[in-house]
Amino acid sequence: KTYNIAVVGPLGLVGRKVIDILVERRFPVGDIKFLGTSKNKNKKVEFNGESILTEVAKEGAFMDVDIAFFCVDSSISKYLAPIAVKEGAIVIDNSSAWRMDNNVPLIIPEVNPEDLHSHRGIISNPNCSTIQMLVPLKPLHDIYKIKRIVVSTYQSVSGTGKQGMEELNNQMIDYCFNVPMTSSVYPHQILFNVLPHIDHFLENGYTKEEMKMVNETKKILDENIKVTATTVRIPVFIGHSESVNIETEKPIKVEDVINILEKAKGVKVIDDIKSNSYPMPIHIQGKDEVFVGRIRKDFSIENGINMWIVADNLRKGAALNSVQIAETLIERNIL
Ligand code: 11C
Repeated sequence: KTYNIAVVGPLGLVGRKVIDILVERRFPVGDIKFLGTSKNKNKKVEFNGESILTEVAKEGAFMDVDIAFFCVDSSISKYLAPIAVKEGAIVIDNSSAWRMDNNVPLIIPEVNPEDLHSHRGIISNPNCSTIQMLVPLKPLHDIYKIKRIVVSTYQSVSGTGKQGMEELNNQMIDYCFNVPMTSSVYPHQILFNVLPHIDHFLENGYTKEEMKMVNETKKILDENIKVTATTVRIPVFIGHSESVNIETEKPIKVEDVINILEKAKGVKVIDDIKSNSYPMPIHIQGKDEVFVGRIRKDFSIENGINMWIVADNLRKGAALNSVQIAETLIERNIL
C-alpha cells in the first residue's frame, strides 16, 4: 500500500530534509505534491530523480492527500492545518502552533507512540531541543523516575532556518574581508559570540524556547517533572548540544545509565574520556541518532546524573521525527 503525500513548505530547511528522508527511508509514497506560497509557485523540487513543480498551498489542495507534512511557520499552520484535515489529510506539523492543544498529540515515536491513537487529524512534532533531550531521558525515567531536569542548550543557527545560516555565513565573509558585520536575524553578532536568547522573551523572564522545553516535557513525558532551562544560540551551523542534569527518585548509577542508554532505541553513547570521545556537532551532522556522552554522577545531590546530549536538529529534531511519526501511524494502523 502507498500513501499520497503533501509537503507544505518544501523549499525551507526542514521541508527539504523531509523530502530527502522520505526517499532515504523508502517511505511508501504514492503521489507527492509540494505546496508553498503563491510567490514560490512553479519552483522545481527534486524527488527520487523526478523534478516536480510546486503548487499553491490553499483550500482544495489537500483533497487527495493522506499525510501532509507541514514545515511552515505557526501562523500558516494555524490557518491551513484545519483546512487540510477537513479535506481528509492527516497533518504532521513541525511548528509550535498546535503543540500544547489538548486535542493534539505531541509525539516522539521512541517516547510516547501510544498517544498517537487519540489524534483527531493534527499531530504535532515537538521542538528540536525537547526531542533530543527526551529520547535518552525516557528509558531512565521509566526506571528511576526523574524528579527534576536542569538543562542548558547550545543551539545551532540552522534552528532559525536558512536566514540564520546565511547570517553566520555572511558575518564570516565580512570578517575575512575586514568589513563591518551586520546583524538582522539575531539581535547581536552571532560569529565569535554566544547569545543567551532564543525566540522572544516572555513576561516571566524566560524565552519562548525555554518554556517550550518545560511545557513540552511535561506533556510528553510526565506532568510532574520539574524542568528549568536556559537556551543559548552558538555559532555552529547544524547540531544542537545540551548539558542536562537529572535528579531521580531512585538511586542511579553511572554504569547502569550507560548500559540502559546503550540499549535504548535511537540513542548512541559516545563516552570515553581517555580518548577524548564525546559527541560534538561536527560528528553528528546527517546522523539519525541522539548522541550522549560525559555521563557522570552529580555529587551535589543524592540521586543525580549529568550528561551531554547532541543531535542533528534538522533530522531527529524535525524532519526525521516527522517521518517516523508517519511510519508509526502506518505500523499501528491508525491512518
Ligand atoms: C531553534 N528550536 O533552534 C528552535 C527551532 O518551535 O519548532 C524550532 C522552533 C520550533 O531556534
